[in-house]
Amino acid sequence: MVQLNLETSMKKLLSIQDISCVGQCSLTVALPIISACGIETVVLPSAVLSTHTGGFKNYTFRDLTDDMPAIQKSWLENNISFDAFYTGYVCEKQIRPILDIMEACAAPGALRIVDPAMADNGKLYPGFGDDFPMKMRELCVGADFILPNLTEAALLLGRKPVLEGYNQAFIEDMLAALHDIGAKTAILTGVSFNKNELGSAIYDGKTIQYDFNPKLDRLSHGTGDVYASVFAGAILRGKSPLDAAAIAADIVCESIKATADDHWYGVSFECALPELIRRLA
Ligand code: PXL
Repeated sequence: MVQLNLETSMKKLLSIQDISCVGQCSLTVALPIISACGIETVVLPSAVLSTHTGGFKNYTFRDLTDDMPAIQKSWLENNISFDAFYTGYVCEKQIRPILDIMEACAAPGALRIVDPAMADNGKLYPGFGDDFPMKMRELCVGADFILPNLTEAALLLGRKPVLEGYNQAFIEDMLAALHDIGAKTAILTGVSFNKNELGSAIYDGKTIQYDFNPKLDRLSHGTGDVYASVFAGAILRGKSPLDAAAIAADIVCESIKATADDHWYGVSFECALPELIRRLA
């Protein structure tokens, strides 16, 4: 049997993003994946939706922003703090309360991992206004890691998304600009310089590193959330950013391959959890 080898006391991460009841995204991905990494995973649902917004009709949306200050107060009164924060899909008015929680409830040296989940394939998700990316920048300032895809990176920088036909100089200029926002390390996902490979580019202000996998011929919902969750779990288990990115990409690929052809709204990451546990054992 594979067992997680947790040499030190278990780390505690707080993930702040929505619960889409159906959709295999955001918290319903982060909670099982980061827990499987051997990290205590605390969740703060920023909203509850009946489904995600990427293709279902008539989704419900219950905004939970107003609960955030009282939750923060309760945690402070109970001396609760976190070794890491991981934020995903959030809306504009949640950014200030989230920054407050990250300041108030941080254990010494706590990490901030920000996935600016707001766009893909050149477009903002439904419901976000054109000025939202500039608000999302505020969460990225001071983050230890930001994990935008190509579309999110362009929008964070006030640029037009370019999804193909770019070269290495273009990607490296984008990484430098992302780092200049004030994030310590930028991980740009969805990078491809040829038709066979897809990967990520990592820049910590000094070195640029790349990780590539064979390109799979399928676009899937929720892969960014699987990637960011595995990355967060692997970083907290002491992996380097490059190793964490490589494990995250491998788990995304395995999740996509395990997904039935007619399963359109998410990926079957559940099938990849045993491999994730093996990779971190
Ligand atoms: O996977 C990102 C995501 C998270 N949460 C909600 C979404 C999406 C993407 O569409 O709609 C509600």
